[in-house]
Amino acid sequence: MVAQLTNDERKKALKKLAGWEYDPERDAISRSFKFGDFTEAFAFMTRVALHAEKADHHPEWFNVYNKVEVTLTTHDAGDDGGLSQRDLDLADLIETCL
Ligand code: HBI
Repeated sequence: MVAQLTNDERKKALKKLAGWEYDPERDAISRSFKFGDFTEAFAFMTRVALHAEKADHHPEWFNVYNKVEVTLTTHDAGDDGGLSQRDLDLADLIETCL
């Protein structure tokens, strides 16, 4: 089991994660990215995938052509999944992949 972030921890962290939105129903954060074309979007996803695999923490994502929607939550957090430090770390890594 991974520790779920408290409300205070989440609010503090989200202030530093520009563009990321909180979904209270899922206790997840998400952000949409738009690229020039599919190749750029997929290259971004490839960079993220390599980081995610190394960290053993993986995004949920949806891609259509030049758009990528990323959702981060931790399946092993809380009773039913929720936001953890692992999601914040992955969000930081994703920002370095832009
Ligand atoms: N990715 N988002 C997310 N949440 C998890 O709990 C998770 C993961 N990737 C791998 C992983 N857990 C492993 O620790 C095992 O549960 C397979």
